[in-house]
Amino acid sequence: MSESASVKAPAVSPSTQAGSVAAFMLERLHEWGCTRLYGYPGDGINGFIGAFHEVGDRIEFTQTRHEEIAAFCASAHAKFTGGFGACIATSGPGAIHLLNGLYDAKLDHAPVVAILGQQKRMSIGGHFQQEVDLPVLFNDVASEYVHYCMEPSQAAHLIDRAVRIALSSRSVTAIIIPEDVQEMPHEDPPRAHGAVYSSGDITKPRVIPQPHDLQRAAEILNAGERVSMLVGQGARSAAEEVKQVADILGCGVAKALNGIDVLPDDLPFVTGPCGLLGTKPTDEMMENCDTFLMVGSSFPYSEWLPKPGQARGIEINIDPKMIGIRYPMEVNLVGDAAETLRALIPMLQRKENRSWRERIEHEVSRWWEILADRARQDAEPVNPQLVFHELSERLPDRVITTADSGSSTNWWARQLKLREGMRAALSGTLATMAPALPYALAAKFAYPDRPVIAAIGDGAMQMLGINTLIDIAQYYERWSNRQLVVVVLNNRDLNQVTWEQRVLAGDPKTPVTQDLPDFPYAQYAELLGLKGIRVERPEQVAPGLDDALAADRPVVYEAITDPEVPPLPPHIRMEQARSMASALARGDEHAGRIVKESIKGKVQEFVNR
Ligand SMILES: Cc1ncc(C[n+]2csc(CCOP(=O)(O)OP(=O)(O)O)c2C)c(N)n1
Ligand SMILES: [Mg+2]
Repeated sequence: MSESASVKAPAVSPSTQAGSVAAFMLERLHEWGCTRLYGYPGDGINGFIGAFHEVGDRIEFTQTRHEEIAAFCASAHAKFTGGFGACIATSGPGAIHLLNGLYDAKLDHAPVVAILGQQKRMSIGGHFQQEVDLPVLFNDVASEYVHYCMEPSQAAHLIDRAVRIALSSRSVTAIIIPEDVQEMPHEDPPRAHGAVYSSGDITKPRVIPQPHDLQRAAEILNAGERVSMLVGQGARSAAEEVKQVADILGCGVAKALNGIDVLPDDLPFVTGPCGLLGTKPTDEMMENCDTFLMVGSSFPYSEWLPKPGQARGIEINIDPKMIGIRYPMEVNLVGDAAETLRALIPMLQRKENRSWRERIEHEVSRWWEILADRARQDAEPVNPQLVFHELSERLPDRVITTADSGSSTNWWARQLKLREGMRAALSGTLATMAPALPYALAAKFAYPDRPVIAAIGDGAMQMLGINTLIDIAQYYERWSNRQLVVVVLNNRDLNQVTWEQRVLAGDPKTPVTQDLPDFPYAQYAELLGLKGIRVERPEQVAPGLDDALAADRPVVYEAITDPEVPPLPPHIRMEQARSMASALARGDEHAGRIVKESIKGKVQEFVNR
């Protein structure tokens, strides 16, 4: 249940005092700790719009340029705060626009409550304007709970259940309220057969495996000689325990993307991200371990984990529905990460032979050198790795950083050396384009005193980013710290997919699907009253970042980067190398430069070992 215990439990009386159903619902959400609803109006939520007159000082309506932005903001709010996010949209098109952001929340297990308008009760089923069958449409994204409010006396239990279920199952829930019901006076449930009385409270249980199961796990971990660990977002509140276990077991710790901020990267045994966007030390640890401990993660790319049969596996996951599906584990421990590790620690024996750990630490320090070398290699005009390498050296304390889906995500995940107290988030499982700026916006609203840095490609910028800049321009004066830097990689290409085509499918770049129109991102920021910085040469990268971080307002830092620098996995597998060779042989227009750039990157891994 993530950190849901931190959600303020409301001291609700049987009847929250408020006039209309809409006002009552908003008040009730506020009593659950919600102070902001991201959304966009429409006549399907007229009752709610009116109710903000009444309760707007306690729960704020934050208008975004697009409902999808609102849903991404709600998802990010949940991810950053450990509570639940909330969004609101009108019937039909507004509700439809929410969907992608809500799926992002669902797939990453971020609790979000969506409030949806609907036509008046008398028109439902009449093919009325904007009538969409919302329970059916939301049945998947809000599979844990989606319900209509047809009677004022349902309002309390619908809100309480939507919040409680979202928090306890870490999921998306939705309530659909016809417009006429929103405007009706709220009523308490009658003292009659069929009435539902609700309470707005929840406590977080302690979930710890049975002692004999912990013992089975400890025996395997004690028997192993080369243990690897992978942590995900479920280990967020267990950082100290993870460090302790890693020390006892003499192992390294890799991080799934959703858990990339669980441990700082300046610890010598943290091998960094795992998988297609991962690092070489992680890959080597996974390839050579004999025991595998996975904590709070549902990392999906099993080909980047140890080979089945290679390692004895143990998993710790709070959710029995999610456990044991990524690797053939020998012991699946259902439990809270911190509690379970704490119970396990006294049963573990310290590995006296530290050679495995030393080997990992050597690989890690070597990897940071490789990354620095890769960043300094020439490119036309700017090497995208240089941008993130220089940014890494300048990350402000307590920064919150967000990423999109694209080649920039590779550099963001690999090059940024996160320190203690920093936060980072992206759309890990849906891996959708366009959340980076909405996430940054929500981070600023949740923590107005913290610096925020978003990393995004030009494709995602054109998709939803430039719209979200309008929101940022509208709201930034409210934030006590106005540092918000949007790093845009302008490579005129949907580069990640271009490379996936080359490396995974063996096809050359298809310009008609991959090329992007140019757009003056930095200039556009200036038009909005923000600061714009355009970086066209390598020597401008570092001073540009210094200017961006010193600005008194949000900044778009636009770097003209080279699309031919390969965001290749750290360890090119044979089949990927074969695919790339086939792509080049089949006439990729950039073949010559690609070979040059790829070889430059790979060579660095083997020299000075
Ligand atoms: C909504 C959505 N559409 C399409 C994709 C597939 N996709 C993943 S990355 C990517 C390219 C992103 O291009 P850009 O934002 O320019 O970043 P780059 O890879 O060039 O750095 C695409 C099309 C996706 N993940 N999400
Ligand atoms: Mg691009």
